[in-house]
Amino acid sequence: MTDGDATGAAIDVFGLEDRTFPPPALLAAAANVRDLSLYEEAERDPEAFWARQARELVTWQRDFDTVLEWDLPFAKWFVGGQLNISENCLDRHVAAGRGDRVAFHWEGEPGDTRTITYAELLADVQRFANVLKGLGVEKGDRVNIYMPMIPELPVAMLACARIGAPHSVVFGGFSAESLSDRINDAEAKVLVTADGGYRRGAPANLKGSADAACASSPSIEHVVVVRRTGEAVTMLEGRDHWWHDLMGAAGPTCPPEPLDSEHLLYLLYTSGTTAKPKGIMHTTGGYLTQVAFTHKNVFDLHDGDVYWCAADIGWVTGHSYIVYGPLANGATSVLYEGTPDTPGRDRWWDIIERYKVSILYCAPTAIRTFMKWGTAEPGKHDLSSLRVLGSVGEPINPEAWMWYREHIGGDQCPIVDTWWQTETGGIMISPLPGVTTTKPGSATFPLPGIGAEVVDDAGKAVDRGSGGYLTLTRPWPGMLRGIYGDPDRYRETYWSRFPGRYFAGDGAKLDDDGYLWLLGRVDDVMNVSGHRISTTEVESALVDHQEVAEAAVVGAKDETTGQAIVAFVTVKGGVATTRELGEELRHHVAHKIGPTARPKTVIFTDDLPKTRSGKIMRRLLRDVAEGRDLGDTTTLADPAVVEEIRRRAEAAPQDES
Ligand code: 7RM
Repeated sequence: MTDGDATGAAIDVFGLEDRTFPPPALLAAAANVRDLSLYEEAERDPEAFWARQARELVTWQRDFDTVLEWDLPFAKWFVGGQLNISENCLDRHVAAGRGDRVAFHWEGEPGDTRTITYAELLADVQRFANVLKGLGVEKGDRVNIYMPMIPELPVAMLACARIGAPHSVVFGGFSAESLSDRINDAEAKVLVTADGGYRRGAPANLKGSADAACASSPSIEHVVVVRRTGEAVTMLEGRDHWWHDLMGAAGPTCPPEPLDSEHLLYLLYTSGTTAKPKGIMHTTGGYLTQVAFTHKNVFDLHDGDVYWCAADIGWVTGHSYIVYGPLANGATSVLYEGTPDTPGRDRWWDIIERYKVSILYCAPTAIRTFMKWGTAEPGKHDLSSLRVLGSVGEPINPEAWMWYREHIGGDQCPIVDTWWQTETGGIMISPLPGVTTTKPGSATFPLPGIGAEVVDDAGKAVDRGSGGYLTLTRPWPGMLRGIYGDPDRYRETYWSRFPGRYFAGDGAKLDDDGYLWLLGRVDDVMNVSGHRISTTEVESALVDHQEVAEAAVVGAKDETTGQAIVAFVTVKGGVATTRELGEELRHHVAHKIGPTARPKTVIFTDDLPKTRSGKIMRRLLRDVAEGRDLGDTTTLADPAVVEEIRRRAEAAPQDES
């Protein structure tokens, strides 16, 4: 710890990690970014840097006149420019003779597969664009999409982009009520859905939820339904239409609509801390520039790569790094419908072996799950095609980082730990695999063109070796343009805490070498006897223990210390969860990072409450730890988990030492 007593530092920090990994020589020699000149160019003149990227990576129907109009907190990028994103993702690749290149190797959970080339994707997108037009969708009209991970999902998104109809994709796992709230906020005219999708070996119904949502969403005039599972569904005469019927009758060509750079591309809702979800707005030219730039350089994309982002398209990671970034760059991707343990716990490794995946992008929660399942599963497959590994969604603990590197990357692949948010649109802080020496658990540095700084409570940049709040110091092309229908909430949420800066809501520390370490949401920071301790560092110390697979810690009210640390711990397969192990873990944390960070209670659980994108919901764990009724659980992936944890918590021993 940097200071021995409660000094009022924004966040106290510990230094746990000193291993470093330089880029592999072979990869570095051929990498898209091989030296630091890109950082220097961007630092000299960020706007000129982004303008160059915009002109090199994006095809404009009309060139832009002004790079940036910045009226804090409202940004306009590439003003005067016109473009169409679906043309950038499809037509230009086909026109360049790459129509036969595979856009998606799609694999359904039951094992059915489809190979979709760029030419085929373009044909489907044009037809579906005509379908939407036929249903009365005009430029500017919102379209809701509620689908499983099937090829028709990117087709629907790109068709919307083609005609300038902003889409709002809602996770297939969300309830009818969540869907209805989002439809109503966007006042969408059309809903695109499916009868269902496959999860854990069985068809999961979607149309039933879509029907329930529509019952309280009067703006919906038409519902288009993809037949995926073949389960019986009710089709409402006049409102509901089968995808295949409409596609069969639709015209084959639909020219891409020229759209202003600032035309609304999509809304994506984040739940945040309050109940009413925020419709995050992303527009066209700046967003595409940033996702294309980051996808190409962070993953070091080359011809011949097979790229797999294992996120769901319903999450921003899927929007930016399954659909728009990879397609803009003409990449070949894997798209997988289902869960990682169906039919076996080696499903991902089987997919990587069969498609010779060279770039894998996934979440720490997945990696920790695989750690729990053991090394034998990846060991059954040839993973030697992999060359770059990515992580996103949460801080990745050094232990999980090392496991990913050794057991998935065969000690050969650089890991890019990418920090960003729905609001940022694209990756902001990340290594570049050909130039950055990485440290396990650090997202390293802001990318070229991005300004990030850790500040204290007063908004002053912290010194190396200290912790505080992560802020962004200048506008960036993919930034959110606001919260749909609520400019005041936009200003208040992101731009009021530190004047002139974007407040990300995350804690971070700057180490002695200037590396950034993300420490989790500041709402989750614990206060133990005046020490402000991040959840991430205590969790990393727990996961550092041999027998631990995953851990979540929260601060629960405590009469003596203000808050006491309660640890929820999942052990690796086959480990016995004894009282002695609990004791040992408490000592392990105290030994690794100091006695103030020692958990008061250790509760063993088989699982942790997570969102559908895999983020641990510490708010619910705090409710459990403080014996409260559960708050809003609508975004929870598996509601049964908290009840189980509650039972365990009631039985757990309390330690006073
Ligand atoms: C892409 C995404 C955003 C929040 C963000 C952080 C956390 C994401 C990392 C991370 C540490 C990372 N969008 N987060 N990536 N924390 N290291 N590499 O996740 O809007 O769903 O979430 O996720 O707290 O603020 S998101």
